[in-house]
Amino acid sequence: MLEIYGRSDSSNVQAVMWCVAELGLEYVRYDIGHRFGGTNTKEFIDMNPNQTVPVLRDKDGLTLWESGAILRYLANQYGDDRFWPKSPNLRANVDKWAEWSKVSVAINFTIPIFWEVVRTPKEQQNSQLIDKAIKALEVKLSIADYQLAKHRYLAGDNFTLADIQLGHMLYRYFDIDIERKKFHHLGLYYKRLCERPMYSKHVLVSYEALRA
Ligand SMILES: N[C@@H](CCC(=O)N[C@@H](CS)C(=O)NCC(=O)O)C(=O)O
Repeated sequence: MLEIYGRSDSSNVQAVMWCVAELGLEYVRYDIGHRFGGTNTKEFIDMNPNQTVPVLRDKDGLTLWESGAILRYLANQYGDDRFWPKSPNLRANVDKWAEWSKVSVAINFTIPIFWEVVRTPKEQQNSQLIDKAIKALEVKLSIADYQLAKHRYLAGDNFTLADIQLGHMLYRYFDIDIERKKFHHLGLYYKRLCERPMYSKHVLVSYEALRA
């Protein structure tokens, strides 16, 4: 059985849990990180010197950190050809969108927007910086919106690993108290994700315990 170390309200843990659940795998998840602690013990540091979650353990002694690597491992080991195609060209297309979601969308959202709006006390928030960050994120989201006008999912017409990497951030993007530009196709896509039971279970999770 898969073992996942990480609290359910960590966005990177949510990506992994949503993937595990979409693939229908059995798992046990341990609440580690933030208010639960547990990332600075010798046992945990031996698994992940970064002292961050998620960490995955699987058969044959595999211990893995870095959510993007974990998702690819799960897809490779347990996914089918639609979720992460075997053909190098098709796989590269999925990887392109997955990587882009991590380095262009997550980086422009999590620290400069989510942390500022939710995890920073109101009196310390810098609204000008937040507005600037929202504009920078919108440039990236407009690329997703354009792609989703042509395709049902991010990398094409199948639900793939790339949807996990983009989709798991969208709940927080659409839920937090900010002004949002209207992205018609991205909005419809988010609604479709919300209809997926495993998205609802692992991603539509309260982040109130993280609020400053
Ligand atoms: N690049 C890493 C980032 C891991 C990371 O920063 N995890 C956060 C939670 S999303 C963390 O461990 N925070 C400290 C904590 O929860 O105690 C990944 O994608 O796995």
